[in-house]
Amino acid sequence: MPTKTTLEIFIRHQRQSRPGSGDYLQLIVDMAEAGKRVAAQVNQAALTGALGSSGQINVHGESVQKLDEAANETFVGMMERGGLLAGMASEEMENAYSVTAEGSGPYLLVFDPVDGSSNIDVNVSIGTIFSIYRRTEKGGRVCESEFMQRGWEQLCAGYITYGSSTMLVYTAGDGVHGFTLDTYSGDFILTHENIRMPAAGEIYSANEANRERWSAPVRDYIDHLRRGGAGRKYTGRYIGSLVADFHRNLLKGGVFLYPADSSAPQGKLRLLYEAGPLAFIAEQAGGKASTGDERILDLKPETLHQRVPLIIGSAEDVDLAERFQSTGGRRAATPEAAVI
Ligand code: P6P
Repeated sequence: MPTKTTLEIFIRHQRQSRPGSGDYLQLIVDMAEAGKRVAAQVNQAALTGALGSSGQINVHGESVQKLDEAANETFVGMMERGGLLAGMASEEMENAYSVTAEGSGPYLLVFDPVDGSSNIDVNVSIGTIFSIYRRTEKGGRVCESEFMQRGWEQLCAGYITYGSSTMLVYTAGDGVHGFTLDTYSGDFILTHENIRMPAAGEIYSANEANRERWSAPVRDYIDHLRRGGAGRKYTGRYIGSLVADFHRNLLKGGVFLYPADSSAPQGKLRLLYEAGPLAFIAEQAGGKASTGDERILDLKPETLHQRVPLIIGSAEDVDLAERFQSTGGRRAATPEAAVI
């Protein structure tokens, strides 16, 4: 039986093989430790009365689940003590949080503590999404403008999925690597080294109840996939948890769409702590992430909680979606029509 590689050992090797790589990789290990605690909170939620709504409404007007709050407190409390972070931004916090405990460091953490929280009560996979940036100021309290960085400025990004197993997947710009939590040893064990997303998928993932509110190019694109126009038979899969839908497509290939629609002109998902980190991971695995018009990683946020339309997954599927967007729909069905 080969010796199992833990996340700590893998990260240590990564740091040794990449002289000069910052100590920000330690933040992946720290997020994993906090993620173990959140995994326990998720798994025990029904037993500890942590299911359901907290009765609070967040800055986005959404009902806050008890687990959203608990997980946010866990990540903030555990991450601020490491001495590497100057500040944090979270879906659950209206404003940027300046780290004061234990002194602050040169990095910024952005995260969604529990994405997919509407699925918590029905035992469907949910996840944490996170990303690390270098702060732009030399010291002092963190200000919100320091978080307004483009996705390609991320130092590392990852997610933790709380599903049939608890997995941590991350990239630091040197490939995408997945680790599975061994609940007996408490270690995250390397199980998916250098994940590559298939260039073309056979799965599309979108909430088709929104179809009538989509633009014509989006409707035409989905119809094209359904009719086999891409040369492959597609099936629909939609879990309603971004991390779970993304993770499946990362491993099997496919495309996830949460486009703009007539009731949500900027889409639903957040640029800074949802689309951006997953876009970094997708591109590092050979996939793509787009608004339909622009590369997600090129976008500069203007506010912490800015929403963005998202089409993310296998490169050929995203490319085709962009062709439909740029040619206004049907005319993109045949490749020659899309040659611009
Ligand atoms: P809808 C969960 O609430 C979430 O933020 C993502 O995890 C998920 O992809 C999306 O919203 C689902 O939204 O409108 O289809 O329920």
